[in-house]
Amino acid sequence: MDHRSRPLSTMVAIVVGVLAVGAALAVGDLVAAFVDPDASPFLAVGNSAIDLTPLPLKDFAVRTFGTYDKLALLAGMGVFLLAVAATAGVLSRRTPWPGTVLAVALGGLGAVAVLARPNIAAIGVIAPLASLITGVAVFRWLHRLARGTDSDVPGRRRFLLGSLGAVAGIGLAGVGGRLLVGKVDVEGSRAKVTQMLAKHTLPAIPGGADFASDGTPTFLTPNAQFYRVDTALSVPQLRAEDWTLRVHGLVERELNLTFADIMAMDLVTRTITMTCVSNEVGGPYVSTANFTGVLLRDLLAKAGVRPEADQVLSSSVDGYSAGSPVSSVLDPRRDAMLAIGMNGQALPPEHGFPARLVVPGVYGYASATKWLKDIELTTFAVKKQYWVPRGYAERAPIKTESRIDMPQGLQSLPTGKVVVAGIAWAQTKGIAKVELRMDGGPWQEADLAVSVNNETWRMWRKVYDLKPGTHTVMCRATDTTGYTQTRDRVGPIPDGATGWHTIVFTTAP
Ligand SMILES: Nc1nc2c(c(=O)[nH]1)N[C@H]1C(S)=C(S)[C@@H](COP(=O)(O)O)O[C@H]1N2
Ligand SMILES: [Mo]
Repeated sequence: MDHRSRPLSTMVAIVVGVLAVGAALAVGDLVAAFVDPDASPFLAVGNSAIDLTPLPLKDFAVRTFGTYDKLALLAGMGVFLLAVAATAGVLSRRTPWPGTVLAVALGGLGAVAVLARPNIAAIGVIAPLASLITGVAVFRWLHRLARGTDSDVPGRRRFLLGSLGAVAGIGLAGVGGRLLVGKVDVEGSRAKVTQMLAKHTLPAIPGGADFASDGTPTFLTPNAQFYRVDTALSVPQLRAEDWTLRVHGLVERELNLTFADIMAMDLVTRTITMTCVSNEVGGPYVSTANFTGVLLRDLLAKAGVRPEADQVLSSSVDGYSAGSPVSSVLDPRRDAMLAIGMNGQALPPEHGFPARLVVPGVYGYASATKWLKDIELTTFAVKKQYWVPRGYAERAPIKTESRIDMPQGLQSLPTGKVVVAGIAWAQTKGIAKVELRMDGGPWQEADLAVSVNNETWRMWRKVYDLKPGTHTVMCRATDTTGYTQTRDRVGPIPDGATGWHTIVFTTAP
């Protein structure tokens, strides 16, 4: 009997499939490192998956995995690829053709994803093509070696050596790709910007602006704790030295600015609370920082905004875009900014280094573009920002909301004195009053912390004397226009959640 007709063992078949896919991914990343790191077929497929994810699923991912939503996606893709690779191997126990077809299909998917990414030049397609060729070649080569394994010891040794060679190749290509991508000296560039910002003094936050010792957040959120929400699978690696900003569209004069041009303008610092529309009632995506940069109205005055424009559409290097009303951006009472500093430091890479926008009173998705590269003056009728075709509202003023931070849900506390504490926000309007209702009793006013400005959150607390048992407390805020937040429960889509945050906790003797 011809030994060549005997099928591969399942184990060997799986090894062949997995090594071929591993080699394809590693070479794809390596080649991408030379042309454009985002042309990595794995990342491009992941980024396309993010862009194509239906809104409810994306919301579920943000809620369930929080900042780790991307890690969860990458891990899921990894498991899926492993399964496909193993299946390709097993289907190819007799002939290499099923695996070859699957390898071509996977490579093709990578190529389509790279070509479809808005921010990758067409040349980027050589990364998935190299990946495809590697996948097919390694698969067929290992398959051929594997066919010899059941015949004799030298055959088995050849397969073993071939597999080890593939593992070594994957390791080298993988590490090489990482090293090349890491070559952009983002930290060096940030250090220089931080140094330039050092002579700029930050506004002092008055004492008594938070109730942190009672369980609220600190008034300013340290950069490392600032919430993060974006669609970027890999944080764009940019240097301030290479950064440029184009301002165009419905303007009198198009501008092309460098980072030095921004530094030469009047730098200001504003204390601003940012809020994400994805928050459920009581959600975590709200933080406050001292942002340093230039006022957008100063910047746009240089370009001259034409009266027909009603939307400031900003886009980032990774293809994201956000659109805010011109009226909010130019509003002299709210200081919309192009920010380059955050709490006295250059922006952290994950918060948009070298430059981002911050528009007080507008949810982040519709205003706060990170890794900014382009500002276009246009109209809402003509251009749609990233999240609009995906189901979010075109205009997104932040809603008046409040959150209980202490006690935490289902916490059990000693009976007696209980402090209920939390935050409220109504950016650009400011908080006038926060009320609490304990165990269905009357609404009672909480003590407000010292106000910093109307662009930031306001902390509150109230002390209760409680008997042992189960308690339910809810809160509602009233802003300075006299509006009290509605009890109607709606979710984040399309323009922000509403409802009264309610906590159940127990006090024990
Ligand atoms: N480039 C880019 N900018 C972006 C986003 C994004 O996905 N990509 N997300 C926006 C959203 S939804 C919010 S809430 C804020 C969050 O900013 P932060 O991560 O610095 O808190 O950034 C905005 N800017
Ligand atoms: Mo957001």
